[in-house]
Amino acid sequence: MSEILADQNSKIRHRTIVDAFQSPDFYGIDDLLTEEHKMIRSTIREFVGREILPIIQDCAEYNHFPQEIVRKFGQMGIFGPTVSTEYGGGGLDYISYGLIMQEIERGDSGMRSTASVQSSLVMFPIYKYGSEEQKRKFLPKLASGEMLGCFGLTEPNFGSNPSGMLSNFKDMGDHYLLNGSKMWITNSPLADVAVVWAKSEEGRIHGLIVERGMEGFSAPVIHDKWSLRASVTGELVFDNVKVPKTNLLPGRSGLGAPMSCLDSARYGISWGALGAAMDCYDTALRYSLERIQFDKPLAAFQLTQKKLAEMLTEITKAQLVCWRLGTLMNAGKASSAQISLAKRNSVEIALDIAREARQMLGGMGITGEYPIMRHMMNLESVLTYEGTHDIHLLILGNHITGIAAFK
Ligand code: TGC
Ligand code: FAD
Repeated sequence: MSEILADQNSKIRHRTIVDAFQSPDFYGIDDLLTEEHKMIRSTIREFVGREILPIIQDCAEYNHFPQEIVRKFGQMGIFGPTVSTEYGGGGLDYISYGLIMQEIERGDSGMRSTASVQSSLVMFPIYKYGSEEQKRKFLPKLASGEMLGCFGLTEPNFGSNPSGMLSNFKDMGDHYLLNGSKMWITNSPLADVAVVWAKSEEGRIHGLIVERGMEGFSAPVIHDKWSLRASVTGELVFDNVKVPKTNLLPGRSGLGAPMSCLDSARYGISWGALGAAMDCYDTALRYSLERIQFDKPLAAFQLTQKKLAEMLTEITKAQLVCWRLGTLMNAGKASSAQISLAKRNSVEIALDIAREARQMLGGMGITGEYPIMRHMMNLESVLTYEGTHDIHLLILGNHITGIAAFK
């Protein structure tokens, strides 16, 4: 893996970018934000313009994860923003977390994936369900980017239905013996630690912290992705891995434990996808004001204005949903169904806006000179991971009717 990374690294150019991005704020959502929120947003926006935009096109083209971004995220306080400062986290609220995700995904969904997984799927379970010893050992290093983590729930034969998982561990007296495999795991080939969900001999789901270098543990790369190409995805394979008993998360068991982590990550995605949507809208708006056809800017034609007006309408509605959901998260009152609605809506509108924006740029829309095609391809993964678009619809259906239609 390190040889492949070195080879790809040599191809990545640092382009000069003029970052003229302006986020739409048609309903004055800024009035609902604190000065601290706005400061966090502008700091991360500037960081994305400086550290992500100049390299992201080449990273996507060469299917390269810029591993150095992990330390940079750590230095910027991007990992574990809602985790207490006592363990190296940011001690911030959920609106701050959402704004951070929005700004990073404005740059690239794959970069936001790394931030989401580390914060919501690795640090969150250790923070919420870990022992004091686990928190002190792992959280500060994960927060600083000294360690990279991944989250193993999905299996080759159990994606939407994780409760059927086959990964299992046996109590061997002084340690656990872990067997099984996980599929589609963001960052797994490079991760130092994996939060892995597996069944005990009683069939109860528990979280285990598996560390790089444990005998029998490997994490092969999944190749040939046409989406999230700047993010690395792999498997997790456990062949009689001896896991110390101190690495079991003691605080919670059952499917509800990983699902509560997903609630936090799905919330972040609802803001993140908005960032991608805003970037597509902003790019299409600029292009249509500059590009002349039939002696007029494209923006002068009614059909272009209809597209832009509809994009702004959907972005504004989604911003209000995300902001309100953030206040519910802060109050500890957000339900899983409310989070599903926001994740599903934001990703759907982002993908629709990306497709429409791509058309508005004509032939230029398919090139890497503009970010739209990359966002569009990335969003196909975002539509599928953290619960597919249809699973979120069924979660809402279950909430509305009381009848679970996914079984
Ligand atoms: P069901 O019978 O409904 O529930 C079983 C237990 O789980 C609890 N639960 C939740 N708890 C907290 N938050 C949630 N969102 C929860 N959803 C369910 C539930 O209360 C119950 O608890 P208990 O104590 O009564 O046992 O479960 P089910 O087996 O019928 O499945 C329900 C379903 C389909 C909604 C769920 O399994 C699901 O959401 N499936 C989608 C799977 C998924 O989202 N996988 C994501 C993998 S991680 C990932 O994609 C990371 S990508 C990261 C990146 O790169 O950004
Ligand atoms: P399936 O569950 O096989 O679904 C296939 C299709 O069938 C979907 O359209 C689905 O909506 C539909 N379907 C399934 N069940 C029903 C039903 N009951 N009714 C109607 N339709 C249904 N997982 C992790 O654990 N950790 C990670 O870090 C992670 N990162 C990922 C990164 C990427 C790039 C991708 C693509 C995936 C990642 N995943 C990760 C896995 C992701 O969560 C799963 O892909 C997702 O949950 C869907 O599972 P599946 O791919 O097995 O599809």
